[in-house]
Amino acid sequence: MIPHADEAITRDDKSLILAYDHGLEHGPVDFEPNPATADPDRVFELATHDAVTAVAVQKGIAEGYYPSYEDDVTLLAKLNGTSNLWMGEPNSSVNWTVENAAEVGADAIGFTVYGGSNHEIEMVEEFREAQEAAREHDLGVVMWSYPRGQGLKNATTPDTIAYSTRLGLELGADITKVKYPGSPEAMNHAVTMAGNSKVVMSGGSKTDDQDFLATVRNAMDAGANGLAVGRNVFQRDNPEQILDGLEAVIFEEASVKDALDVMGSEPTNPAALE
Ligand code: FBP
Repeated sequence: MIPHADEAITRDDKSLILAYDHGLEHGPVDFEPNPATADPDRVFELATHDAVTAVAVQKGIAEGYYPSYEDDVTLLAKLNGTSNLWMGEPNSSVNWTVENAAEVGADAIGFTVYGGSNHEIEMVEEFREAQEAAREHDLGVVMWSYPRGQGLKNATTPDTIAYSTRLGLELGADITKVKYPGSPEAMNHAVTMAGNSKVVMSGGSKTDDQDFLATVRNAMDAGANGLAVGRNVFQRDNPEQILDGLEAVIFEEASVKDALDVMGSEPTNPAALE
């Protein structure tokens, strides 16, 4: 990592990256809980919320929609990605060059590496090319570090997540995005293994407000630098409301209780707030 290379996609060294590559990665099924979010305009509007430090999209969405939002939204170009129709060993095609992403107006690139896959070697070599090109264009580098494939059955064990953040540091990411490893202690270990690079937590499938905010609070207390989140925001009926709560937790160090108050959301488990 290079100090400050990720400045454009952070605020006070923290990030809330709104991930919106799900139409490619999972397919239209991810838009069913909130059908309006199939329209990229709806998600770019969400990305104008103060809490959001960047929106992560694939090339076609950026080309088609980013020009209308470039004054209000910071673009993170997700360079590779695979559809859910692919049934082989985890791999990801490179869909976008860094040069083109920079022309479209990106401030950072995002790149998935599936450590442990049969395709790890080629993915890491592709990451190297993208990372070095990003440096030439002064773009921040975010690695989606998701070990999976072959014999790797449970990719969210504490050891695997610590290995994921270490891959990000060793291979030159400024920020590494990982799944939550299940406890603050395990998250703290993963953050330690990232050295002076940053770690953000992946949002995961939709959970209730209190559960989600509590996991984010735990991750932040364990030293994480924020969140890269998709479904837990855009699948809600009121995505702006959860962005208000996340802003409080990530940037204002609010407790879960205070964040729920900001949102006007009732706790589902009041005892856990005491
Ligand atoms: P979520 O917050 O919805 O989990 O999104 C994060 C993300 O990394 C997306 O960028 C990506 O589309 C998706 O998760 C991939 O999830 P998976 O490969 O685990 O199904």
